[in-house]
Amino acid sequence: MAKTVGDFVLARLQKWGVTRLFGYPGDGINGLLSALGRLEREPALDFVQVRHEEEAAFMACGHAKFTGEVGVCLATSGPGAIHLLNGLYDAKLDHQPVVAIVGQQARTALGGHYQQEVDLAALLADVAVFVQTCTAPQQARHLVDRAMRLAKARRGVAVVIFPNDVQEAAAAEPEHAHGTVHTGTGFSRPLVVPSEQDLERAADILNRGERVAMLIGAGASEAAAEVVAVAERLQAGVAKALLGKAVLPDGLPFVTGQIGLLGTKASYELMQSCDTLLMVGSSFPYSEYLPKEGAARGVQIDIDPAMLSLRYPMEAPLVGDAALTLRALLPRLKARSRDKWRAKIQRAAADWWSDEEKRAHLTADPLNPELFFWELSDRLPDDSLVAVDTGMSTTFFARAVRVRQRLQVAISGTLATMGPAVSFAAAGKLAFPERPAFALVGDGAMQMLGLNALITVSKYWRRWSDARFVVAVLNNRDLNMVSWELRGLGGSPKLPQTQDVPDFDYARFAEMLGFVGRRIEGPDDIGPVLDDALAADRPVVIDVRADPNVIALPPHATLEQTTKLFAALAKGDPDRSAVLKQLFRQLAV
Ligand SMILES: Cc1ncc(C[n+]2csc(CCOP(=O)(O)OP(=O)(O)O)c2C)c(N)n1
Ligand SMILES: [Mg+2]
Repeated sequence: MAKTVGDFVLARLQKWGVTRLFGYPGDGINGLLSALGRLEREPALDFVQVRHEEEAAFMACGHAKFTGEVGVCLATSGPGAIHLLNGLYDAKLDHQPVVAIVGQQARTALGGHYQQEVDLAALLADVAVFVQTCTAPQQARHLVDRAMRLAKARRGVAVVIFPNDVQEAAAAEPEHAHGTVHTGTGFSRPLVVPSEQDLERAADILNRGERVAMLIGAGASEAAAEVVAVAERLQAGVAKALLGKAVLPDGLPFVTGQIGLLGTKASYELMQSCDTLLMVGSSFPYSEYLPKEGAARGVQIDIDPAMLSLRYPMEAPLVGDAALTLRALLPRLKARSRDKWRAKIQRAAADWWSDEEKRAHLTADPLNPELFFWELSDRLPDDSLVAVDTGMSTTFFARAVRVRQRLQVAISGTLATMGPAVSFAAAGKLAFPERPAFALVGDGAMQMLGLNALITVSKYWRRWSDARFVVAVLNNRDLNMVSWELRGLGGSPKLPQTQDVPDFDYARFAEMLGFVGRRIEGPDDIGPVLDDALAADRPVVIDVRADPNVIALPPHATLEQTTKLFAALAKGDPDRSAVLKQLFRQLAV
């Protein structure tokens, strides 16, 4: 029997299979930290100490994104819990199972405007599928059990708040009496398949379609073979949402690559010319990139009923596991022979890649960032873990990196927050120390949180059996994605006082931490620096000196966007002439 509630909570988490906690100390969780010190050596419960609680939440979320298991983070009351919030929202919005254990002031002080007293249940109510405060030792068991089970079952964030006096109180089992709760551990995911009737209805729509477009997202991750089989049977083209990028290799001729603002022209054309849309495990938000309402009949498969018929009115919205549902659909689908439309889609996809290669090789000053991503693509080992931050790295990754099978990617897809990439990559590496990990990060995001997360890496990297951990900083001295949004969407010139990012010596900072620091200052440096980074015996930070004036045009730039861009430049944009030079180079491709 555990001695204190703190001892009990840790043992219960272990019973659920938790092996790692990402966290930061504070007296609000002293009772849990002292319990950590009393734990038996085996089975191990590893405490990963971060520099900022936001990192802990990102690491818990990154752990979930890379492993599919619950990520657990631990923070103190008040400020610690507040710092967790952004990382927890990333988990919520991308449907990842994360449990947060947070401290609170003693029960005797609550409601007394006490130091560090924050109404944590109210603070965390919107982010969490479950949030409860443990006010008596007998609650600890069911609160931990429910948090773990609901995080898994509802694929979201669950929070348990422990006042510090409760953590140190003697552990107690609930009595066999009225008013007590008696829970157990364990959860297995059910296999969900739609009814026969729904499958028939969906198959009928798909069989009647003459030009079927598929859109796949993160929900199709375990269904690559089934997506390919259905696409072949229906002679469909397949576009990928950002979170579905790693689901299918870009080498397949009928895969049109990314969809959306960051996407390819081939995906745009696929969606605009189809007569039937089959969406699998995606909540891709931008409806202007989907078929116009009424232009296509819709079938959707999603494990979460709340995500059905949300972006496009679907005639057959099916609740189901992607792989099982596609497998159940397959025998109902009629095989077709190759047709002209599919050939056109394949040609558009091939043209996209050949144009992309040309765009990546356009001259820029000192380096076209797209070339870095293009060349990285050839060098990424097959089993890499790749974390991408929010900024132009996301755009260039989405467009220029051709994924192969087995690569795993973690991105803040729906929240699109800056800051998580180094933490995601580090969490991936802690879970899979034998696999190479990459973080692709803007200079703004690196300065926001990435530099701190590198210090965290410096504390742990020596444990990794394979040292390959490569952080590439897209150093354009600009909050570039927003500078383009200001110009293209707002018609405003780039404002140096809001957009310029101070220069910083990322390579020297890496060396201070005992890592390798390298710089890419022109196209010829890319290959040798990446080869060295992959052969290094320690983490490597690469400062990629990128031209901020390389524009990434949306797959179909509207007249309104183009007009706004020119208006912004005409209003005295400081980089006007360099932007125009790059724009004309791009238009010539
Ligand atoms: C936490 C947060 N703050 C602000 C934004 C808005 N935002 C999106 S991209 C971006 C620019 C990122 O700059 P940087 O990391 O340097 O990448 P770049 O676009 O320059 O490659 C900003 C400010 C955001 N998404 N998240
Ligand atoms: Mg930048």
